[in-house]
Amino acid sequence: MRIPREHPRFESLRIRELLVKGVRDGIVVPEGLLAHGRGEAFDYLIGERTGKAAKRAVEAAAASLLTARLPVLSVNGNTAALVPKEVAKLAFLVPARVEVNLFHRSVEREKRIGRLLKRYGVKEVLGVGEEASTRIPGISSRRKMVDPAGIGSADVIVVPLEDGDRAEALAKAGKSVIAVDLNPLSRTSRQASITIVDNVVRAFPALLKEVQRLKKTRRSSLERIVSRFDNEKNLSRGLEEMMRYLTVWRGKA
Ligand code: PTJ
Repeated sequence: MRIPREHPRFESLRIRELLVKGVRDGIVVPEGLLAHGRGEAFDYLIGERTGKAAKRAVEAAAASLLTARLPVLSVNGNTAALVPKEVAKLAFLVPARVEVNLFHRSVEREKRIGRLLKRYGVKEVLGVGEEASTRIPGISSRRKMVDPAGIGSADVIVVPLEDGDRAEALAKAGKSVIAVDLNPLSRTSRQASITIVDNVVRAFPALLKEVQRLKKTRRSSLERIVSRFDNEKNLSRGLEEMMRYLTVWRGKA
């Protein structure tokens, strides 16, 4: 479907079309459309923009990635369909490894996502098929199998559109989890070390910019940014922003 640029809901419709195309191309699972619907509802509640709390989380996430020993970007179907270019750029800039890790696992889809990411410039895509040979304890879904060269040995992992199960298990395994989730109340958001409550289509470009800005910053300053960040407090601030936004709407109604 061609969406006219002047349509008031252009961006929202563009994202939907990307996901529908992703389903047709075997990148996104139908469940990914449902997950997106849930995300969209929360996006409305935050005014479809990156708020102050999200910006603070983006700064901490960039600092965490830049001080990591082995940072990994975990990619699922929705992320691959929505921000493949940004995944490639971020992986190059940090630099970070890229691993496909799917909830609804199939080797065919892993390969398709791998090929897509490579077309956008990712040099190596981990976690495809037999490469995911290490098990993370405490995960019941098929997401438990990870690549020993990627998530298996990573200390910092970016997990967009996550299920709470894995975020918790990764945290228990001593890894620092950076979540991107529009739902500030989700288990993932609560379990992560740093949660960016924002749409992945805004969060990834923002993260890229922040990594660029902080790239030359002294390590000690970056470590201070990470250690001062309090995820629980930041989630509360985000919820307050959301409530203030809704109060303005109540005034207009
Ligand atoms: O590709 P797969 O097999 O790994 O499957 C991916 C999905 C997303 C289907 C799977 O991980 C899943 O079912 O996720 P959940 O449990 O529905 O959680 C998705 C979370 O992401 C929800 O909290 C949504 O609010 C949030 N979300 C959805 N779309 C976006 C989002 N967060 C940020 N940006 C979005 N565009």
